[in-house]
Amino acid sequence: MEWTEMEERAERALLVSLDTGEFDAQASLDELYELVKSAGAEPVSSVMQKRPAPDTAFCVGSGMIEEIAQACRIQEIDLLVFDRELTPTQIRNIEDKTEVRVVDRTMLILDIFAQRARSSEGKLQVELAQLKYMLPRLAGKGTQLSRLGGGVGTRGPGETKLESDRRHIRRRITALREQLEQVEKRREQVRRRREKDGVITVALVGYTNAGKSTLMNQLTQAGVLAEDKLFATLDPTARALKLPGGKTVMLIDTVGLVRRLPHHLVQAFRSTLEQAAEADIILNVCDASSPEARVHLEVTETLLAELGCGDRPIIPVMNKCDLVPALMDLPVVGGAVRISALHGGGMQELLQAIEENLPIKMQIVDLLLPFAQAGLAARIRKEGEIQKEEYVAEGLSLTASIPPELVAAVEPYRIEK
Ligand SMILES: Nc1nc2c(ncn2[C@@H]2O[C@H](COP(=O)(O)OP(=O)(O)OP(=O)(O)O)[C@@H](O)[C@H]2O)c(=O)[nH]1
Ligand SMILES: [Mg+2]
Repeated sequence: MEWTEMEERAERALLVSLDTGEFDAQASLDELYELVKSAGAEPVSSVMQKRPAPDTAFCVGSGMIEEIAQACRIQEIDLLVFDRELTPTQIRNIEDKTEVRVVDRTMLILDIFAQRARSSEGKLQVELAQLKYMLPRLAGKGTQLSRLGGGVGTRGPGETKLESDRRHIRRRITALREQLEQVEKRREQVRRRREKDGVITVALVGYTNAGKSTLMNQLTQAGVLAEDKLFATLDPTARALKLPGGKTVMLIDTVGLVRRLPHHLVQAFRSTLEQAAEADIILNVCDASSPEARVHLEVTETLLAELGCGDRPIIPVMNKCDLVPALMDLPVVGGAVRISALHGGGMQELLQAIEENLPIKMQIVDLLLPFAQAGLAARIRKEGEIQKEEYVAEGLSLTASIPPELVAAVEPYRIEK
């Protein structure tokens, strides 16, 4: 007899969806399938039940749960993934009935976030969101905590990561909040400095997997990680981008959106979304090869409007056009730009669209203009805005906000105040 050691196999997952008619259950289940793969597990099969409302004990009906339990044994399932949030009671009941670990949609997304967070801020935010989600779900059952470190996929259980002590968790939550506040303060300082220097920011937003990071790479050779897994980016990454006209803007990559993003997560990632919301120009990137491209563009736009971006230019960017050649023959709608971030198609058009939407960023300067420079003073009056002026022996002393075109001209006359 010969024994061969096998490689660790991925967890086999059974996906469970409940169609109550509140949302497109099939589209959501399709996305759940991608999410499960992203988490490193293997989606083996899925089941959908139509019901007016979730069952309080098992989410699905009691007959259905028996069928699921049986399927788990036959298909050697290690993990049940429900496409909605479950109550602590439901999780316990389902686990007791099926003897298989149960994860809900939010836990799955949090787990992917935890695997992918790179910056210290991202890591802090994910841990905070996980703890906040788990705390009410402990329900006196200390063993449930082991999920936290364990996660989905092939990684081993992480029972040691946390003690099953709620007080400990609460203390940790407080500490995380404080650390995050510090990080946010630093970010705010950077933002203010950029604002003062008149830096123009361009944010890439859109659904996960739309190709934002690939576009960022294509435009800046930034070396931002891009891969065919959902949520490749969890931290906003900023890089300088020089436009053909000579101006330099700050390009910001952001976390991808996901359908029915649980509100705990929107909250957790507020600061990254805020960064996008503050940008001067927003590129709303979508995967044009997806049948849902248009819906994605609209959902993103609505979300941006909710975040108060209504007054900023939002450029719709149809990416992956190499996959849909027919699209190139259609007329463009709503100022959309068609590109292939992967192959570099449409980059000139995109850069041009950015240039056309550049805001006029005023910069505040203190000047001492010699009397001979009366012409320049007149230009400042016309194109900029004078905040304070005073005639002194050497000429005209003034504080003014000026448009970028005037920056070079006034440079010799700048003074420190
Ligand atoms: N065919 C094709 N594939 C592309 C194109 N742009 C991106 N992709 C692929 O799409 C996948 C996702 O790209 P990413 O750039 O990581 O997507 P993202 O929007 O940054 O995703 P998140 O960071 O998860 O929000 C990768 O496999 C890319 O190679 C394109 O123009 N054409
Ligand atoms: Mg990305």
